Amino acid sequence: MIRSKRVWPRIVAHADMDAFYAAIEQLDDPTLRGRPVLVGAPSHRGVVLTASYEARPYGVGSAMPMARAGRMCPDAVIVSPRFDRYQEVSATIMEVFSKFSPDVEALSLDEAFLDMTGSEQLFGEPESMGRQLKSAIRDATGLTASVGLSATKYVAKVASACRKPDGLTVVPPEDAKAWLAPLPVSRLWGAGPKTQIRLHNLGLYTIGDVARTDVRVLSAKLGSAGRHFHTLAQAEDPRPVIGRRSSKSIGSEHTLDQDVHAKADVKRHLHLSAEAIGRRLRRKNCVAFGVGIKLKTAGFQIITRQHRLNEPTDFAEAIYSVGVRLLDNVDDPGSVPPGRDGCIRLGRKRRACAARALWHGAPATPSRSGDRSTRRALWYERRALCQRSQQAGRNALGAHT
Ligand code: DCP
Ligand code: MG
Repeated sequence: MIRSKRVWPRIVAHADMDAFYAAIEQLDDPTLRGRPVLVGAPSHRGVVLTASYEARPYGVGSAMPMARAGRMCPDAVIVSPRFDRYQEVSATIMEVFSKFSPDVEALSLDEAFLDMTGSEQLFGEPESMGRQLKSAIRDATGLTASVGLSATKYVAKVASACRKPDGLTVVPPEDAKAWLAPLPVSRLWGAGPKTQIRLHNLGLYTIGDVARTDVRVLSAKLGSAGRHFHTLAQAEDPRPVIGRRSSKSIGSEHTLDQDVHAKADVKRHLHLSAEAIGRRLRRKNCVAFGVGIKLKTAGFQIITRQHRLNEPTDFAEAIYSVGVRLLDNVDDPGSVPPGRDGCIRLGRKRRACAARALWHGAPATPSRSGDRSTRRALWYERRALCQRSQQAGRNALGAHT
């Protein structure tokens, strides 16, 4: 493993599950373990979606006609795909990824980029980040992943593929260009079979050959792709990891058994909601950027109010106090009899009271430059805090056993 001499400008991890569909089939059916497995429709017109690593030495792989693969690897067990199960495992993996970085860019069901810049305090040096990521995936799913870490998406992705299965490859930024140089041009992103032939016709076989070629020559021969390949060959790739930017919300709603007349009662329910939300935020290592309430009245009217927070939080009391202020600002919706000033009447057996909190990445977050690093720093700070309190809890439990 290569050790880095300098601080990395960015730390990008790429994680990709090994023989994803086939590995799940082997996990769920122990009789398939250690055997060549082809996942795909068993019909003669079907194609192989993936092959287990035991089948790959026979030359079979994704997109190959099943009939041909069956001839090349006659001992292979052909298994029909179970897409629901693959989706389920994918969701687990993405959940694991979300514990390692606030910016996770999923590329498919089984692979993602994670921007881990600034996470050294929590996970140590890049190699240790990779080891922890791999073991967290294994613990959560029983499956192996291969992980690459470098300072760019491109190099991280090439790195994750180079020691499959169960690989871990760390390429420090200062070594990245030399590390790429001996690799074939097929490893250049966007260089399909036709482009590879064109590169070969120019006498370019390795990424190092492309790096050494004048960018004007590459542009003249291959257009904008030529410039793109030249940039990649220098191990340059400024593209950021694009995490999910959509607003996520965590909510807690109660359907009440009885009408609630007094605002104090509504507040009690609001408090329960705020506590539940605070717990869930902390468990997900998220902070709320806003709080909202939703009330349903006896007249089936739905009233919502929201407020953007100056300081993001995961504390139940902070969420509750904003919820209470929002509630106090709700005029009586008119369904309560006179004399019960300030009451809100909530419909019997209706969802009645909710506090809703937005977590990181909410569109409400301003997009000024610098926000990304502030948001990321805050995320890792919270994550470390959460980890410490979990550890303290485990220690306390240990002390009592
Ligand atoms: N897949 C598919 N059709 C393809 C390629 C892949 O349906 N042409 C599915 C099956 C794979 C999954 O997507 O299991 C993930 O694709 P990968 O390219 O990551 O391949 P694997 O995870 O199977 O193997 P590897 O260890 O090479 O990543
Ligand atoms: Mg994979």
